[in-house]
Amino acid sequence: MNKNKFMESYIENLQRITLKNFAETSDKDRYFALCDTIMELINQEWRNCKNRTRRSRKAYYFSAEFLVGRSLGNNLINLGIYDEVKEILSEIDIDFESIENFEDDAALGNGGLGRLAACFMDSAATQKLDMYGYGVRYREGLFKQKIENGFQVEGGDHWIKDGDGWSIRVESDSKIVKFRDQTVKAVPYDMPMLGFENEQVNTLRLWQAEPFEEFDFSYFNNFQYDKAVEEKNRAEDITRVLYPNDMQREGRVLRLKQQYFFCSASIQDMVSKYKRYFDHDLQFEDFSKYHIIQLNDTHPIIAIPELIRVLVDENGIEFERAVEITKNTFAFTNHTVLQEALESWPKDIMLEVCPRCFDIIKKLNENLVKEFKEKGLSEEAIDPYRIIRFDQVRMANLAIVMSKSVNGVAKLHTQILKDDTFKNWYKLMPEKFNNKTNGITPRRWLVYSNIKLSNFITEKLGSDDWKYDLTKLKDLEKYLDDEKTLEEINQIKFENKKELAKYILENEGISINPNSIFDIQVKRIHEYKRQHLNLLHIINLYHKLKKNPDMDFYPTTFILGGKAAPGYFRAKAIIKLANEIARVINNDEEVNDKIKVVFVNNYRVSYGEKLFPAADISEQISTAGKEASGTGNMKFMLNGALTLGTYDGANIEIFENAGVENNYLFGAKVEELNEIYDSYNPKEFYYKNEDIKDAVDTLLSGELNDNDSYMFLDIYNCLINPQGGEKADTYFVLKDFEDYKKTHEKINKEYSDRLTWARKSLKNIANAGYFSSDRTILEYAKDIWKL
Ligand code: DL6
Repeated sequence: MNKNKFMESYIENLQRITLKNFAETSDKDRYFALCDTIMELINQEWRNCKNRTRRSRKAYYFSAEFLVGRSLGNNLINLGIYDEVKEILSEIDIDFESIENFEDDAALGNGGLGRLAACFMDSAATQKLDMYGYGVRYREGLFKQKIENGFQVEGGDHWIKDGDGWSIRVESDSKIVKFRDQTVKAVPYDMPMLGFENEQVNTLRLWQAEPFEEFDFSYFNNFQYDKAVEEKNRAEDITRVLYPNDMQREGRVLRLKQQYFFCSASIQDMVSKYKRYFDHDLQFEDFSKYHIIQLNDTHPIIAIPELIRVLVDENGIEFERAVEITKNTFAFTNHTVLQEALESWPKDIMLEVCPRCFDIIKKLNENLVKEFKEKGLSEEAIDPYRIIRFDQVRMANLAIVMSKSVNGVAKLHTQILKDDTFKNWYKLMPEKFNNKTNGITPRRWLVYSNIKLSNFITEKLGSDDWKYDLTKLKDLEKYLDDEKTLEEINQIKFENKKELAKYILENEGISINPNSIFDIQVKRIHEYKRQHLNLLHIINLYHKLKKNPDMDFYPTTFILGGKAAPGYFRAKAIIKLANEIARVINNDEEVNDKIKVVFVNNYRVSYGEKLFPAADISEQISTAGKEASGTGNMKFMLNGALTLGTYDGANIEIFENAGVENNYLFGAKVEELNEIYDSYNPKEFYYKNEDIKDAVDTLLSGELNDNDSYMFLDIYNCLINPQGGEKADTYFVLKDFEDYKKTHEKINKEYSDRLTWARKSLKNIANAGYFSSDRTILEYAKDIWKL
């Protein structure tokens, strides 16, 4: 990059877009001018990539969520000009950090599933894989969380209200999407997805719903102003807001409309480009030679009948041929075994939204049933496979029949899919099933967010090759017995903890001690993730410290964060509990130099970038068998935290790679839980174990105040009182409590041996290479996409 030229065009852009003198420009002006300058810089390469890949085989990642976060810093890192741009700006007295902080997170996703999609975009470009992302441009991203009096309060997230520096509206590629009762325009906004220092720029195309006519003048002229804008609003409603429900099925018309909207626009886009660029030798049989669509969970599965519809209705292809083409085009990833997250759609909703797709699904179902009957299966034996049953369309079944590959996202998860969730399908078509353990991009989650550790690694390894191939971190193991290196590791962690402490003081108003253990659990709030296990343990620990102030105890700061789905009462109760515990403990002068509790407000990607580098302990404490993979666990590991975790999801592979002795494994395994499932009685644990009783009773003792919301009673009941036919403690919190507590005691003792701790930390960093999303995406490309 030519520095002078960059500076010149930056200032030119700044003045052009603001018409102000330099000194009068705001952070906002400076931020958008910087976006423009960077977009100009990559324009040529982006166009080159688009042109080069017109006629090549590509993978298309269909996802209702892309949790991108901020783009400025990450784009500068991937362009390899982060330091230079910072320098240029400081030469003209611009503080880079305040510009960076101006950017709102693009929170177009709920959690792990959406963030995974964003990591994959980064890795695909870095590995020079031609992968195209298709999704929805929600006007309102995931709600902003405020904590008021300890309760979660949701606020809007109009992330593009000031503009969008990273998208290009491609009006000419707009598509028409027809619903039964409405026809709208789908307008694509393209975001560049930059590879790391390699000139590859892939595209993330997000669709926005708009009306055909902005305004109906006939109504307006008749003074019916409301009616005049009605159609416009009805169209815009489709992409107005991201559904904030993580892991909960949302059987609403608007939700299916969103799914059909972006899938239909994307399929039309692919087919029309195919016709445009391959016209002279057009054979639809070849469609799957050039396109492979990866379905990110059940949300985009409606793309399957939509492709058949477009082939049959709009291109005159025979139904059976269209089915064959489709079967070779799709691959499906499952991200959860929780039944409540596996989508199914009632027939009437489908008929209301996309009746033709329902017809097609019905026909696919009839064909399937016929095929099974011919094979001699009874009606009953066919039941688990039916795509439509009791007037419900079971989306996962549709995806499995119609895809060439079905994968889970960690070894244990894939095994559970085979043994349990999809066992009938696995028996029938074992060759389709495969595992692709998740990963994270090391550019955002280390190079950008933990500059100190990143520079240190480069210095120790003598090159920065590890940024391209994360398995090179393994070479750090040669320093495992080098005291100086271990001390440096501790020092870097300490610096990061100081920075986080400063940020937490500024943002949460709580002062924390960087010399204490930073024990962090950040993720969506859900019973299966068991934040309440963490909280019950903190309550009990607090009581012990009160009773015995001279107890041998290494000061600890417990940090929690995450959003609860707005309609998920119990998850919101857990948030209230965390805040109430924090209030009581942090105000208790007898203990607050030993233990502090922080619930960080509005946990999001950009907050994570500050938390992961500063963690000593990564809490990954889901009930065994429930967390499909987890990816936060990998971010912590890469940044040198030790995992306190159950034998679940990708934790297992973390233990395998870094050594279980360098982490803290606790809790029952899946097999044990399956065995005791029917006989489990949490009350036995409650009565037998004093600490459990102490913690659980505190929920109702009056020591903690839930402001008459009955939230703590709800948590109490869910733990020990079976309700409405549901068992108590379905997530085995009380069963795992004792082991969890003992493991914490072990951590607390071992932390004071600072060198041994640093050695374990280094062992984790050195073995995090496997968890790069570069590895994951290359596995998809090789095994499934054949790119
Ligand atoms: O695969 C990404 C991510 C996993 O790491 C988490 O373990 C899993 O819970 C999450 N799954 C979902 C499923 N969604 N819905 N709705 O978010 O996927």
